[in-house]
Amino acid sequence: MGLDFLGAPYSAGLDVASFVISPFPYDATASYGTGARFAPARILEASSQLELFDEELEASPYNAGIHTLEIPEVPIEPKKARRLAREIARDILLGGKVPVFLGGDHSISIGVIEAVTDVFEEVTVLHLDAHTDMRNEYQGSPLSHACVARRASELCKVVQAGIRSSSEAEWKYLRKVGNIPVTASSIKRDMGSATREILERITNQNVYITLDVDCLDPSVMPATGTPEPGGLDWFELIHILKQVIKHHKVVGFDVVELSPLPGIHFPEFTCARLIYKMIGYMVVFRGLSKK
Ligand SMILES: [Mn+2]
Repeated sequence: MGLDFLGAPYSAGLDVASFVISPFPYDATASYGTGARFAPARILEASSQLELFDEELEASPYNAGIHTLEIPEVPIEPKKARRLAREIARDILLGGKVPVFLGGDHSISIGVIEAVTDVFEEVTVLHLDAHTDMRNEYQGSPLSHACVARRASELCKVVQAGIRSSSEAEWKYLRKVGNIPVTASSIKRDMGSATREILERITNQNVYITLDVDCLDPSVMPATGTPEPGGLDWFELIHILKQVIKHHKVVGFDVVELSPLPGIHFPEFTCARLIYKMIGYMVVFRGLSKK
């Protein structure tokens, strides 16, 4: 039996849906804490506890149509997994719908971003993360979760925010190409001006958001493989997302790197709420409704 975002009574058929939730249970490239492959099912289960009404937006975003795909069997081999993600994302985008990928570790975003740049010419990837993920390769693999932003930067413009951990080589590279991230500390110091900087640096019409849940502070999001202190709080993150979605055309997004913790269920609920918030902003600011 499949699991639907928000639960079966509130899910839409694929033909009429504006959003397609794509669970992608894969963590073969995670390096430290693993278990992200269990995240999609846990997020979908938690989503049945969400209120359908969003009090901030005074709307019930599910009315725009949210369809959830069956949880796929993902091959372990990184190239095959990437190809599968790319195919699924491409089909959704070519159908004129918004893909919402549930990771899985961050490597799943590579195939999705490839699909986005296959379908759209002018794309900026907004990468929200504690880590720069700009390594050319990691543990011998160019498809590691630690290389996601580097692979994306070979395809399109990448704007990074929430960053507070990087290797010297990655930072030197970012300095050289003139793409120093909007750090977590700059967001903490002045959220308004950091948000404006993010908006100004997104120069393309179409935006894809890849969101590693470790951009949030570990006090808000403890269930992740490589937690870093000093992260964003809930309102900082949704402020940035709201402004980006309001001012740019977000064509898809993913939420990755949740590793569920036994006995603690608020992190998966937080992910479900975050996803529904982002959907809500897109529904309201883009005027999306069922096809
Ligand atoms: Mn990270």
